[in-house]
Amino acid sequence: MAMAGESSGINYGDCDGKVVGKVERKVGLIYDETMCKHDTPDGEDHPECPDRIRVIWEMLQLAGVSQRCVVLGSIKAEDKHLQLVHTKDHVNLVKTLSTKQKDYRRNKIASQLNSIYLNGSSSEAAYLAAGSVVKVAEKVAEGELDSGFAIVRPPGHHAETDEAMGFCLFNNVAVAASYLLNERPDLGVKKILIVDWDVHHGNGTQKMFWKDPRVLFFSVHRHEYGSFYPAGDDGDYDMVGEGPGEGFNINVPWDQGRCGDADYLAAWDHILIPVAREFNPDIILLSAGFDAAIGDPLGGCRVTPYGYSVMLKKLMEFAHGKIVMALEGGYNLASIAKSSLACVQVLLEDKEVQASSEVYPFESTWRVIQAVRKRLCAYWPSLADELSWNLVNQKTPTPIILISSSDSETEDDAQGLLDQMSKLSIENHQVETACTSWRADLAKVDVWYASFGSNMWKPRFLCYIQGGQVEGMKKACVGSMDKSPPKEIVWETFPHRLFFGRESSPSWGVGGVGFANPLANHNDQIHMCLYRITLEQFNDVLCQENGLNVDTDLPVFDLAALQLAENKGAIIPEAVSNSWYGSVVCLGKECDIPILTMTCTLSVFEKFKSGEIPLKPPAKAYANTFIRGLVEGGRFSEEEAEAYIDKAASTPL
Ligand code: Q9C
Ligand code: ZN
Repeated sequence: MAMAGESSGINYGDCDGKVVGKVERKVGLIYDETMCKHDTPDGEDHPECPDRIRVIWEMLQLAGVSQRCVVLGSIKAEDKHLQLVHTKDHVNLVKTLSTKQKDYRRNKIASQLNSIYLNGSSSEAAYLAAGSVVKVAEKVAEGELDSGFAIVRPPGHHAETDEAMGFCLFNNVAVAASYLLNERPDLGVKKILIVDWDVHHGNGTQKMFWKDPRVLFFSVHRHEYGSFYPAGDDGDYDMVGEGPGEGFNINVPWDQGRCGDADYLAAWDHILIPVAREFNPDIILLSAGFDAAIGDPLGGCRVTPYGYSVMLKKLMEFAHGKIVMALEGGYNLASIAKSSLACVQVLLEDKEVQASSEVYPFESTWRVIQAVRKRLCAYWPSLADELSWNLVNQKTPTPIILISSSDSETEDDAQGLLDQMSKLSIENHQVETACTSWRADLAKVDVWYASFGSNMWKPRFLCYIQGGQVEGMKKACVGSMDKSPPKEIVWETFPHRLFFGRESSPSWGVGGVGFANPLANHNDQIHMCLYRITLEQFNDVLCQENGLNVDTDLPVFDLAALQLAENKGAIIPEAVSNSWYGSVVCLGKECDIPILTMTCTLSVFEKFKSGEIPLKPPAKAYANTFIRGLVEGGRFSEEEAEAYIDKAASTPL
């Protein structure tokens, strides 16, 4: 590749008001228009588009920042360096993509891969992206540059040893890390910290250094119990590495999609920074995707340019500030341009990072951080201390837990969520007001809550009353306001159909959970465990089952609703009308006390029936709990319980 005129970055104070005479840090940049030629084969729109790197470059120029950096020419990666982390076959595949014989085969090849498009320029772009990251890394390691930013595409962190995926062809950052460690012992780089703040898990990078203690891989990403791209368990926090690499792989898996500066900085302060201090890297490679940025159409998170600048600033205290940033994802052009600018300004030590805004992490963020610390403290003693109660109580209340479908990667979904939230009209700031008056009234009325799924296991049901988290559950319950145990428990069967649906749930992870057909049918039989609780407690169970805060001003299901449910057989309380368990069904009476269950609404049932919402066999943890309930309740033997569930899971509606 032609050199884009390597300019010197010796800068003394200039008219921007910096101190005259202060030597600026040497920050390298690589950008090459050639990487814009990788595009969709027939011009369809795609989020990973050529303009991504153009807008970043333009922003750095407009802001007068690139002029103060050392601009390097791009260069193609060498095959032998690519083969440090990729197979010969994979390198060969990408190498030959632009040949004439492949002209007709590229679309076919791409279609067999996961989230990949290819055109005649993809090969060259991939070689330039990887080569450019290697080049910046080499110059930073040599000390010729203090730090650098390779503004490259296609991105790299999803690319596996033998496979392109997730818009990535070569794993640019992994190639650079492996090059420094294995090809350049002369540079003295013995320990590399790779930080991956792209909103997606860096699955490729994780695998490439899985057993390698020279590379500490840290990835923070949306995970949502394995339902977020690149779905599965790889990004979970118990993936800590293996053999000599055990403890050198750290995942911070968000379980909801709205994390912002406060959440990321909490992960920095309470996981990454203390571990980095212990690990003491010689250089830091940053898989700098900007798709956790506010406004990103795929990410859904809310990190601001300020947030990115603080995260980066905190990393600069290590490895003498030797940081190599490589662009990964990031699909909102304005967001990625602004975030990139903020980062380069930090690399230039341009300005003091301004004060923080007054926001706190989510409650779920603290839960994830505590789980990660617990899992990794054997390897990193600085993680061993319990976080202080004061700290973890600084949190933003979650008004409603996202009822996650398998893939919330579209703006439509985000809009749908907003609609859903406004319909539910959850008031977030009224918890202190008189929310207790209705409770006393409803505490005087008893109902049978008829459970038919995991709640049939008493310890699981008690989580909804007393709070807590039993085996198999992914998150804790707050419990009911009134924590008294059920007064009585009985088992009965009813003429309703049990079935399993949904892609995943916050409590159990990937896989379906149980529903009952809201309509009775005498050919069906469902086994239910009835708990006698108060109507007040029933409200709190209904809220928790639907991911709502129990701390509501008004009851979701009051005496009038109970009357209606008894008369009509079922009602849909407004506050849960859009949630999975939106229908309260009255199954009759027992000892003159109404029997209530909760299941999906009829309209959702119709969607399950038509296939619009898929039926799904139960999640493993869910099925185990379900079986335990039936067995420990004395209803069934283990074999019978399994057969009951299998039948419900395999019979069409
Ligand atoms: N349901 C990077 O950010 N999404 N890659 C596919 C299929 C792929 C993102 C959604 C997202 C890949 C580098
Ligand atoms: Zn990404």
